[in-house]
Amino acid sequence: MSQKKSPVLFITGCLTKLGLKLTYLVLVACLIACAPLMVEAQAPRSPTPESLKGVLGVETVAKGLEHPWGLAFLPDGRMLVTERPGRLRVVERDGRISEPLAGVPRVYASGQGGFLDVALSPAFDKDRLVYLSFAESGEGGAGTAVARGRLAERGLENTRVIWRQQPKVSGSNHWGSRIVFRADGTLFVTLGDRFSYSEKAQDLSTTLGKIVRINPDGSTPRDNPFGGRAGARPETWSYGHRNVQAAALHPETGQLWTVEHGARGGDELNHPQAGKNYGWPVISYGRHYSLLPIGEGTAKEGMEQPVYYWDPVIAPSGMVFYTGDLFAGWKGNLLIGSLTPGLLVRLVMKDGKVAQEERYLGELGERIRDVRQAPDGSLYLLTDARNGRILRTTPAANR
Ligand SMILES: [Ca+2]
Repeated sequence: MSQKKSPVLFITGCLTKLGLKLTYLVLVACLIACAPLMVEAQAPRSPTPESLKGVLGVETVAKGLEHPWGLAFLPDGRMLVTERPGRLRVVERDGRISEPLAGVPRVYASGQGGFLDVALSPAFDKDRLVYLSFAESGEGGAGTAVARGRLAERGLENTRVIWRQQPKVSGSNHWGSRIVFRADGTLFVTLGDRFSYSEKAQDLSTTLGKIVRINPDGSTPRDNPFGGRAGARPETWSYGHRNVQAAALHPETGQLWTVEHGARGGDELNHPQAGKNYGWPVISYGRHYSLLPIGEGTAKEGMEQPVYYWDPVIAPSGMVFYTGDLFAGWKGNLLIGSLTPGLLVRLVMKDGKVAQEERYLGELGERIRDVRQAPDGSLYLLTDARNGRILRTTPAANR
């Protein structure tokens, strides 16, 4: 049944809407004006350099992958690649793509969720174990999980889930997740705050917004920082993270380095250390998408500053420390994928700080999801698209 509004009601309604809008704008203006009163820190900010042309040569190794997310090189030079909707494939060196492998876990393919990273056991030559991170549904909603299985001719065998984020919650965003093995055989799993649960990043009784460190069978190492603390999850390594989709070990120190997605203007480079708090959502550079300030400003006692931050953001996913010889002078540099605007970002590191940033491949207009160093020292990239590709980059021939 439809009702005709009287002109008086209509005008009153319009004025109320206008009033609410004005109130919101005044509120935003006040908060922006008050922002300088908050505690401010001065972490180094990216100078947002232009993308350089002609530095890299690019060729397509494979195409037709649906939202490829993670890539791992097998010892024979072939690749394992995850596709976010829930498939794991072998890609031959010449780019031929296998049928989806059998024996993989069932994923929750929604929003940013599905298959995420893939990593080989450090003892892969002997145990043939493959580790996968993925979004898993279950009681309460969904959460990030890690499974492992033995790679055989047609797929994975004896696959089982070894670790689950707690608790499962509703929503399809902010799952993390990269898997990185440490030299001691334990593995780091980087996670997200599950988007609508950002305050849980500070709650040690959950593994939302954390980086965890687990044994290869999913159990908890005895020397984790919160092992003995009542009410804290013992697998937590560091906390206060928003959404960490890039992680790598420093080739010399063995230390974990990560890049995480911030809100508008708050992407961060960190080297997460045992037991430390990386601030989200209490402190952050950048602002909420609504332009409102986040939490309490950019600094607080007991919370770590990022090594470097990006404003505007790069939407980081996938990173490596370069250890090869093919790119002369790049040893020890960080290479990071950017989904938006879509780049390969290079950070020259000196004494644990960023000395210089360069950007490449902006002209491709591709979302870069993962970056891996190939055995020959070239860099392999995954493009995040329905018809996603594996790109191989080398130094440009004319340089
Ligand atoms: Ca932070």
